[in-house]
Amino acid sequence: MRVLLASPESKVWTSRKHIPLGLGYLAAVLRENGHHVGLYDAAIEDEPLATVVQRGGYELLAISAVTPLIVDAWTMAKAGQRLGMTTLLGGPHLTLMPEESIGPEHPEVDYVIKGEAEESIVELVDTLEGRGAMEAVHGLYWRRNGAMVVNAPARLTPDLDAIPYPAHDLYKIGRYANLQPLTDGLDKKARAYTIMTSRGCPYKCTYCSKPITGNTWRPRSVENVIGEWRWLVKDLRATEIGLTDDIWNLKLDRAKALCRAIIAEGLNTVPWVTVHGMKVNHTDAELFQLMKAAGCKRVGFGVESGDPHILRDVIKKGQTVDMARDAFRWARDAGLQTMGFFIFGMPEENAEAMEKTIRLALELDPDLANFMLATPYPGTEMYDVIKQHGNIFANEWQDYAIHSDKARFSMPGYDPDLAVRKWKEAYRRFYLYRPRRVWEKVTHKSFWTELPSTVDNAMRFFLPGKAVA
Ligand code: B12
Ligand code: SF4
Repeated sequence: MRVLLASPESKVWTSRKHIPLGLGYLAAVLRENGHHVGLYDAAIEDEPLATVVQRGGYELLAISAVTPLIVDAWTMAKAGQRLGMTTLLGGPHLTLMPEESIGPEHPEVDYVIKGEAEESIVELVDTLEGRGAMEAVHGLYWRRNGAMVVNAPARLTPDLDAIPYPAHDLYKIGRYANLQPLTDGLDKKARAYTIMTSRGCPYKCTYCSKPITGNTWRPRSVENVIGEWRWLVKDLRATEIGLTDDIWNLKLDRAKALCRAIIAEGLNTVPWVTVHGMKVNHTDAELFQLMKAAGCKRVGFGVESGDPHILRDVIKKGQTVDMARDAFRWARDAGLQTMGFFIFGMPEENAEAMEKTIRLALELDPDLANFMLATPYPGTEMYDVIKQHGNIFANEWQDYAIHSDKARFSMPGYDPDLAVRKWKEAYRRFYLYRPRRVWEKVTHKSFWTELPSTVDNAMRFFLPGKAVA
């Protein structure tokens, strides 16, 4: 079958330019099973969907969506159906809320697959070609005579080494941005790939969409990861690699073994970064030294809060402020750049707790500080608690975008406006009120090359009264 795997273009943010890794995995298994696949990432394409579909003769449109993109995914499915295609939706939002998209309001969606889909998508495509019964496709939500049918769930793939590498060769890699342009400036010639060395995470942070990968942690073997890394460096000429694991350093010995293997194989010539934050409490000084020797350039850490009560009892992060201090010190001593991720406005947070977070950010002083407003995504413990005791302001799924203040909430004893004020104050105190930071910024080439977006961000964060769009 001719399958077009697609990601919709976001109308709610402009900065995302990473390869859609999940679609690369699905492309690889479909290709391995003899199907013809194309990739259409609307964020980087210069041709309309219809042109690509007609030229490629695609029959199935398989669309991926995170929560803020689901409305764009429905729009894309409508376009696919108008072109006579069968439509399938999957990805994080569909894993959390599969019924919504197969309900009567969405006739443009023919099928939904919940969960990791390497096995299910092949089962579905084979069935659409007349081999197999629809009832036997794992994780499938579909309609029979207008009524929803829910099949037996798909399993979380236990042996990740058995899955082929993502079809990295299909990405139009020259069109994606480097991984964190905020610290490097936008590199138009970047060939930035991402790689996932493990899936899942055993922690239970209350703001994290846990049902997507469950509480399991499934590592790939070091040899398997190195094979993909070699492909990226030697054959695909990557200029940058980003680790996207939820928690690649859960097992310290494995993380160190991976670094040693990168060094031994001579693959440390291409810089790499941890896109998703590392967990501070599974680190030591030696890990960072090995990472540096293995070519790592920058590490990100989910610090989240400077308040011990919020960390321990509200977001259940399983780490302390002192652990964050240690990790930053070790990383910096090893010569790595650092990024810190901080969240404002979790339930129970008051001015004092948020002030502690701002002070911790100033103390840790990462090269890049990313302050986020707590967002109650469906499938999180936070969402359930707020639904039970409070009220979420968001009207539509697009409101759940990063740096939007639309997905705020109210709860007894909680002030949503205070959270927004402290969040913006954090940006001002970190980036604007310290002469060294301002000097660093204006002397960096990207400040001038990206002046329009810099001005836009300044309007959003540095003018106290300005609404954040
Ligand atoms: C790295 C990462 C990022 C990076 C890079 C994203 C990228 N596009 O590469 C950055 C920092 C930019 C980022 C941004 C955001 N992220 Co993010 N991110 C991740 C992370 C840690 C890994 C993503 C990844 O590489 N997955 C690897 C592949 C193999 O998994 P996958 O994409 O889910 O694909 C599998 C299945 O979902 C399914 N599938 C996927 N697509 C399709 C399509 C079809 C048709 C079918 C049948 C199946 C299917 O099959 C795939 C193979 O098994 C995940 C957590 C996680 N464990 O997945 C969070 C995660 C996806 N992110 C999340 C969020 C909220 C966001 C943001 C919306 C944040 C924001 N507020 O703006 C943005 C959205 C950006 C975007 N358009 O994707 C949430 C999504 C929750 C939700 N309700 O949708 C997650 C799950 C984190 C969490 N645990 O809460 N993210
Ligand atoms: S450590 Fe990260 S991936 Fe794991 S539960 Fe917490 S936020 Fe989610």
